[in-house]
Amino acid sequence: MEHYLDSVFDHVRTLNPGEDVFHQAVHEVLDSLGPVLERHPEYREARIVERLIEPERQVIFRVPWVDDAGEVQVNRGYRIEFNSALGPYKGGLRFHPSVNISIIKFLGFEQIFKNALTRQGIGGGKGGSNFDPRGKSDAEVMRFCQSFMTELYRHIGEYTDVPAGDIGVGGREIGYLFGQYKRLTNRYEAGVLTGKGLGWGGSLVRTEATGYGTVLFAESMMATRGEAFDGQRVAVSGAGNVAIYAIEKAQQLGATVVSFSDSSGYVVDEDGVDVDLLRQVKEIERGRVSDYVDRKPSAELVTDGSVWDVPCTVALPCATQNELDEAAAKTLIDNGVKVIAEGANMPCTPAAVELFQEAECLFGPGKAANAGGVATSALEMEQNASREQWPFERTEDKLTLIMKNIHDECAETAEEYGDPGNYVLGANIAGFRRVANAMLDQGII
Ligand code: NDP
Ligand code: 2IT
Repeated sequence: MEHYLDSVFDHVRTLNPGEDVFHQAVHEVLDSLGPVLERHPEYREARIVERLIEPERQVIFRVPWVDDAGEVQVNRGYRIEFNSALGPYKGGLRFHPSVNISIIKFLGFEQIFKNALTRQGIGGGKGGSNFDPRGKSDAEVMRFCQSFMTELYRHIGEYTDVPAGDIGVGGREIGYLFGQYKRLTNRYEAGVLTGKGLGWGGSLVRTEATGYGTVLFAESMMATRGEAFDGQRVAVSGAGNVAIYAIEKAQQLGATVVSFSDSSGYVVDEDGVDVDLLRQVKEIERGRVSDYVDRKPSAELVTDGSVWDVPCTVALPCATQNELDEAAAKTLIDNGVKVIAEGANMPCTPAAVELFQEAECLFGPGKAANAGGVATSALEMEQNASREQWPFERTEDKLTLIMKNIHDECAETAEEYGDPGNYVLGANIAGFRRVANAMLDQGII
């Protein structure tokens, strides 16, 4: 990295001590920006990068609630309103015991560029809590969500900040959060949250969008080499919202998906994953991946090693950050992987990404490859604003076009900056430019 960007990065580290994944996400973007700053001295003069790395607002709050045994529990809530140059802050809420300020800031920072790539007029934000929904009753989840919203409601709004789901936050949680927002404000402000139920303001395709979009992005990358999903052997990690619909779309396109995972281990199913069974086990029963193996004779549960030990030609990491490291990348390459698309946010470590690029794999970074989720959230906002509900096909067609445009813009930008096929560079520069230009126009704020 050139000296100026190095010094900005040092500043980020000094100002945000111990926030490792936030540092990692910032470094990954700054690493791409040298050439664009050289071409645009006005960005540097206006201190765009220094302003971008500082969230516009950070809200941290106490979330007290009472569990089913009558015991008082206390969690910590976060909402990081990172950048609103392009529109209201937009991004998910994560409920997971690992959540801390560093994770929420990394996710919020990524979201700025991802949302810019969609071209839909949405800024970047993220929130969540260290609350662990696993093993909690519906009533406990409801009481937690109500307490969380009792603070969050004063910071969000259709034109201010629009949360959605992420790890541990799906349709059930969005329902409880929306109910409490409506009660506190006495407003049916449908556009304040996305991922809503289909009967009360939700959009068709939002549930499927992130996984579908990731596969569509990979499909566009493969088309540049005259390849397609048909006949590919695909390994997927995770067994949540993103993983399930990535599996479904890859199989619709003719691939065989042979794996998925959760934090208890990974499953290999050489006959191809039965996505309806997986959905039944994970979405409806809220079970573990072992429940799938119990009902599918061709499937095997592995509780040591890594899901990336499974040989494949296409790898779709759809679980969590830094789940695919250098050793896993090496194994995948040795086993013949050709395409990697990040369904999760920052699942591949920097060393893994470097190896994939050296091996000339097609590598789609999360901020481009998983943008279909937030893009469909913006379509949900559009439907809420016009009080319409579009049919599945119309919404899916829009998602398909958005993913194709994101792919093409990343590819063209990489080429413009002299590194064809480098989707990391393309995504970072294309996203950055759109935000930087808006910030320039809007003055020093
Ligand atoms: P879900 O909560 O539906 O599923 C998460 C899956 O990942 C589960 O199988 C979970 O296993 C596994 N997982 C989570 N944390 C860990 C961990 N620390 N170690 C091992 N496994 C883990 O979340 P989503 O599918 O919505 O999100 C998955 C990824 O996709 C995240 O990175 C998220 O930020 C990203 N993403 C999500 C979007 C969305 O629209 N939902 C949009 C764009 C990106 P277990 O149940 O055992 O914890
Ligand atoms: O990481 C992400 O893009 C999401 N979790 C989806 C955010 C959204 O607002 O739909």
